[in-house]
Amino acid sequence: MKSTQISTKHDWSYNEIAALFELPFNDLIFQAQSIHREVFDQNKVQLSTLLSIKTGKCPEDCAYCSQSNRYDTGLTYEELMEVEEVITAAKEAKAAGSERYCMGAAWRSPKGRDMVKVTAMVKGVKALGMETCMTLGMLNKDQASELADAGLDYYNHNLDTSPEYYKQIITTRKYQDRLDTLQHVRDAGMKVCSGGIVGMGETREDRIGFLQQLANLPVHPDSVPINQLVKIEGTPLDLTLEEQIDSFEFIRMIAIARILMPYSYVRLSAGRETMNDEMQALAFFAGANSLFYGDRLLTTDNPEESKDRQLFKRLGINNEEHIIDDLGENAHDEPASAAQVASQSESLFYNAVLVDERFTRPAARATG
Ligand code: SAM
Ligand code: DTB
Ligand code: SF4
Repeated sequence: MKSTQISTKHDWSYNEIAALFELPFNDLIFQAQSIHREVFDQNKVQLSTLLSIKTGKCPEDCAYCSQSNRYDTGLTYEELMEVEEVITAAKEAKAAGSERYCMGAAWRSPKGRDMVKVTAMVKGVKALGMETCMTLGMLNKDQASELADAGLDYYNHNLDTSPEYYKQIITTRKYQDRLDTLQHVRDAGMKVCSGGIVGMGETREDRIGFLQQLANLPVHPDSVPINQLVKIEGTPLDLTLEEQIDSFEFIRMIAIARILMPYSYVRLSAGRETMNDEMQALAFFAGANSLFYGDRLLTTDNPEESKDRQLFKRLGINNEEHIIDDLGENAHDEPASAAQVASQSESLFYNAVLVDERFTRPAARATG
């Protein structure tokens, strides 16, 4: 992040946000990109990899979710993973270039015995030198402190949509419960990751209300995942929704999130499988600077890592940390895994400086 004077505020009115939605598309994107490059390096993305550590049989009724036990989605139940399995999977993600490991569990909230295991996971993954994130459902004050003490960097808990539309999507927990969990996470000193889903049949008014909630939190979330609904067969939303959200409306969401929360990482999250490269490039141009990297989200597919690296290369985008250096160190420290060998054998990320020199400064290079 650059040191800059862009101001932030936490009292965005509905009308101010509605006015942003009404801007001509080019004016909106220009405004978002201008803010984006003031605050961030516009050619860098932050990469997080997801792992579902406990899958399915969730008692909640989120109308979009493959993991709710209320719907027949054909998902195979998997109990909480062993700590060592999680660490092995995190190592592979790191070897492929990921910076943050996000572990998700299909719980309403974690139980006491779960906390012992998940805190051990946090410690194990951190010991690899990765940032850690978890999404385990609602947390009380003590659970948030326990995770913070274990060293958890980020906690993901989404507001999902506007307070008004929320009741159509989830009945088993309240909007206020979500706000309370975010408060506990902040109070415990962890970074907040909170966003939501678009394309669930919500109106423009709901999208405005949703962004207003996020932007008027006491502190803007460090990460704001904007998910496009992944339609899951057997869920209520699969049965009732006919139309996908308009692509430009989705890009507007990204741009407005960038404008409202200039210092937050805006994550282009679920739904990339159905987006072409041009749409993703537009999302980066509108201010998205983070994504889920790895061929699996929680229970659904995500673009393959090699496909993403190709896209980054075509766009001149690099990742935030010194992944290539880290790979070099790992190669000396321990025997390389199959994934490491595969990923080291190709150039992980495009090096814009090298290419610039090759094409623009041949004379200078020749004289050394
Ligand atoms: N069970 C925990 C909870 O809900 O708090 C954590 C996991 S839950 C799967 C995390 C988030 O993933 C949800 O809040 C939702 O925003 C997103 N998500 C889940 N299913 C999705 C889908 N089919 N399409 C898009 N986003 C989805
Ligand atoms: C978030 O906002 N999106 C991620 C993460 N937080 C946990 C989850 C997306 C899930 C997509 C559907 C699935 O794979 O089950
Ligand atoms: Fe359970 Fe989370 Fe899915 Fe809701 S989103 S059903 S809480 S796993």
